[in-house]
Amino acid sequence: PIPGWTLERLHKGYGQALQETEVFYDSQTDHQRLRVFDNPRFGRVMTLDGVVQVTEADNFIYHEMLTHVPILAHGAARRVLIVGGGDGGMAREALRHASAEEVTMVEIDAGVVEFCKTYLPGISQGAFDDPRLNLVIDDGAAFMRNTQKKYDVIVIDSTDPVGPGEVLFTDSFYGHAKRALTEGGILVTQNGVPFVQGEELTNSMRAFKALFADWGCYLATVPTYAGGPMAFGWGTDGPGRAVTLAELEARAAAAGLSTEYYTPEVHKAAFALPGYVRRLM
Ligand code: AG3
Repeated sequence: PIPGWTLERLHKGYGQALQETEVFYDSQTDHQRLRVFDNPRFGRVMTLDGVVQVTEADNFIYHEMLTHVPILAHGAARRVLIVGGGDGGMAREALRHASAEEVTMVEIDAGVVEFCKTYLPGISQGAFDDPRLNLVIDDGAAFMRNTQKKYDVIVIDSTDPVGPGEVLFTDSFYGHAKRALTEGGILVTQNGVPFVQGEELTNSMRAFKALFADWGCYLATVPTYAGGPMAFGWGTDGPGRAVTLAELEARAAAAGLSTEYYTPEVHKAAFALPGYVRRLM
C-alpha cells in the first residue's frame, strides 16, 4: 500500500491507483461500503466496495453515452427508466431532454442517494429536485419483475456483476426489462470493460441475442473504468440503430442539447466494434 493512495483491484493482476487528498466519507450503507474522497486529477470520487463508480471529472462520458444515445436514437422518448444510478448523474442527463415527461429511477440503496446529494452535488446538479423525476428506492430486479408500466428507454446503470449488482446481469432480468419496453423501446446497459471483463459482455450478449431483433453493444472510453473502452449493451426490436447522422443532428439540435462528449458523429462511430469485442459476442 502507498500511503494516501487507494488501490482498486477489480481485475485479475491489474488495478488502478488513485491518490486521496481528502476523505469525506467511508462507511457501510445497508448494501455496500461507500467511500467519497478527493483526487487531484478526477476531483471528487465515489467508490462502492472499493470500485470507482463516479468521478466529477469523467462521469460526463458515461452518463451522456448511456442516455443520449438511446434517447436520440428513439426520437420520441417520453418515459425513461433508470435502474441504479443513485448518484443522480444518469437522471441529470436524461432530464436534459424536454421530451422526457417522466424519468423513473429505481435505486436499491437509499444511502447512495443521500450521501451523493451531500458529498457529490455536482453529479446530480439538482436532478433530485426535478418534478419529472420519480425516485423509487427498491430492488431493481423486483421492480422490473413487477412493473405494469412500459418505458421508451430503459438504462441499466449498475455496478459490476459482483455483489448487489449481480442480478442485473441475469437472463431473467433482461427478459423482464424487455417486457417493460414500449414498442420500439430501447434497452441499454453498463456492460463492463471488455478487455478485462469479457465474460460479462459474452453473457449479456447471449441473453440479448435471444430477446431482441437488434442486439449488440457500443463503446466509449471512461478513464476511471480502467482497461480500455467500456461496452454498453444495446437491445431493441425497433429501428433505433438505423437512425441517420443527419436525423441525429436534427434531433440533438431540436433538443437544444449541449454535451461534453456526445455528438451525433460519436454516436454513430460508437457502434463500430474492434475484432476482439466482436469475438466476445
Ligand atoms: N456504474 C458503473 C460502474 C462500473 C465500474 N466498473 C468498472 N470499472 N469496470 C457507475 C454508476 C454511475 N452512475
